[in-house]
Amino acid sequence: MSKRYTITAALPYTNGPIHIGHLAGVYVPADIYARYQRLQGQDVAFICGSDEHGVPITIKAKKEGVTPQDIVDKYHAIIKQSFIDFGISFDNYSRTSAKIHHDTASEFFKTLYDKGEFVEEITEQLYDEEANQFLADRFVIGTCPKCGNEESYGDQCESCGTSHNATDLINPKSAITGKTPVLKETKHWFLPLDKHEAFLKEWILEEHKKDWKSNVYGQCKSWIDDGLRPRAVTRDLDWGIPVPVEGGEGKVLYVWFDAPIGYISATKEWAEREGKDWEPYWKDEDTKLLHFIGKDNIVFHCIIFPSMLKAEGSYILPDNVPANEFLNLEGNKLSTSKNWAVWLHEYLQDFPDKQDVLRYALTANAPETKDNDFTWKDFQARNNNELVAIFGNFINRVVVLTNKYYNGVVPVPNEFSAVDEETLATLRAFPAVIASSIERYRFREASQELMNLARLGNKYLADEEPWKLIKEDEDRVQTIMYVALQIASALAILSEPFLPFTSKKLKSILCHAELVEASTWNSISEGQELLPSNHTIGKAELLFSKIEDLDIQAQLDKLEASKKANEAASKKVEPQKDEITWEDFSKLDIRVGTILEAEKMPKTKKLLALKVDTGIDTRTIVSGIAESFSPEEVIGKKVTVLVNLAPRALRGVESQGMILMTEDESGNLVFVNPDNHNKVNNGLKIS
Ligand code: B3M
Ligand code: ZN
Repeated sequence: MSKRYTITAALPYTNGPIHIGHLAGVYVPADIYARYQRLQGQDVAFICGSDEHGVPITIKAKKEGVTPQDIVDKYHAIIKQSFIDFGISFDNYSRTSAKIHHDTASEFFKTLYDKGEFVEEITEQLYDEEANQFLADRFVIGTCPKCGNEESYGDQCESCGTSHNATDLINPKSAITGKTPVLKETKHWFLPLDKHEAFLKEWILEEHKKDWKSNVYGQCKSWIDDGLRPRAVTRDLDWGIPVPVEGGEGKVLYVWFDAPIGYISATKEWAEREGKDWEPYWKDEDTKLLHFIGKDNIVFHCIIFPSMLKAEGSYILPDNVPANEFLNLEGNKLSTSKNWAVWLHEYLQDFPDKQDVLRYALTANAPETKDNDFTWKDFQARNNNELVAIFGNFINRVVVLTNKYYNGVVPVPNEFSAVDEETLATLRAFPAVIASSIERYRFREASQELMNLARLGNKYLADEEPWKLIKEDEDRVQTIMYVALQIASALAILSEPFLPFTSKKLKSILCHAELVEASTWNSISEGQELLPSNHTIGKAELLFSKIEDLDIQAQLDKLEASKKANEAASKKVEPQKDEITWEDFSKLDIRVGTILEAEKMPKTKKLLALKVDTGIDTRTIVSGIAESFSPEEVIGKKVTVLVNLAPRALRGVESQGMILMTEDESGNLVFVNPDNHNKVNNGLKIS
């Protein structure tokens, strides 16, 4: 009997495209798991969709002068396409602006309301008097009461991960106007988490002590130990799902109330389309419900959403919430606003057809138990040293030799040697090993086991050397190639969850489609013949290709450019000086000149004494540029000179004018416009 799985992946916010951090933390592991369960013949609903409510979306819309709907439409399309491009095999990718979701979330709220599961309270909330609106969540920025981060959001501090109320922030400021908000009374509905504390303690701290990941369990425990308090589930906002009860006018459901219900509405939408019943996927005790998320979503999926489900009463609770830690990029935190990211749509422009390489590199280095770093060098090494040199190389050898020796027909084996028997036995053990890692959510380990299978094949060929034996022992070569072809075939099957594009290509090279029966996970462990003698395979095609240093350098350069742009943006620019009149300006006599001689001034660090041809005369100018330029460097340079500045004695030398300087983006001194000056004669006026 097949088992039912409802597998959800966090709904991405539609206020920007998605990057490698999303893929590594949530979508690739979830996809590996869903594909694996389908291969086991299980009944899987793999569910996701766009999270289209919440304050960041309205802020972005305000900034760009468009409507929130414009923003979510734009990013929903981009994100959905990225998932398709990377082979994330959702059964449904929905969105929370869909009618079915508004209806489902409204109904859910009403049910809890009717059951008296909410506490209604008038509290003081932050209000921006200039913008005339309440400031929920990310509309407020201030100092985190826990860690002191001065840029904490109203709902969550990105520095220490604490989630709090906007009124908890020290020194709060409106993200809309920058003004200090005032407190104003407003009515909201609260989910009394304290009421669910006993149940949460029992369910998480006792029942899931052993099977939940320690990072997840630890976060839950610290939340519960801190004492749970009622959480507001409505907001004074105009973007979201209207509060469907009396007194709810002008208010919407809190985004974290409606978003997880999005999993349910997306399942309903899928079931409707497929002519299925959605309810068993959410209400049958035999269904295994799993939430794949990043660590910042743990409290919502382990404490708040389960409390909502429990309060509603007819739903099952998650069996596991295998949350990942964060992925960093080249030593720094991934950041959308700082453009410190590898965007999926951009990756595909630079590496078309290398979706599996990224999937593999991210899985092999996934942030499963601690934060991890993605580096382009590691990405290159995973490709060149593993996918190309081991996996690809093995397959290529097998396919090329089969075509060369047997015209592509799988040979009939002769008697198996001890090595053959041992190799086939090792092969038969792989499905269980990989399965066990996947079922324990250890995807890194699983991906390495898959690579070990390719290693097994590679070593077998290297040890048996069919290319040497072909002249003296044709019978033996038949057996060797037969065994190698079985390994190649197993790789085609077992790689599917990890490398779906490669698996498909490999199956087509091996003409697997004709062998449906044998193409299952379990057929390998059962020792079935995967590629029978006399089956004809296709021609060799490269599965992977080498990634050159130049390609990697281009990516590093891109990041370097982001870093520079950030530094430039964060640099303080001096405010404009007081306005001057045209007459004021015309008093300045600025001309083009050439430095004829230069000499370091004795006993000073900064000063150079220059002889400058100003076109009118040759004069001495003392300039404070010695720390940036050597005398030799500046001789012959065209410069811009203020010639009518009152002379001034500097260390006993009279300076008769000033050379105009500025700074480049790295803060180095540079001459004003020196390049253009080379085309101009000395003495020409600058006006
Ligand atoms: N939209 C948060 C995030 O992307 C969020 C997840 C919702 S899952 C119900 O971090
Ligand atoms: Zn903090």
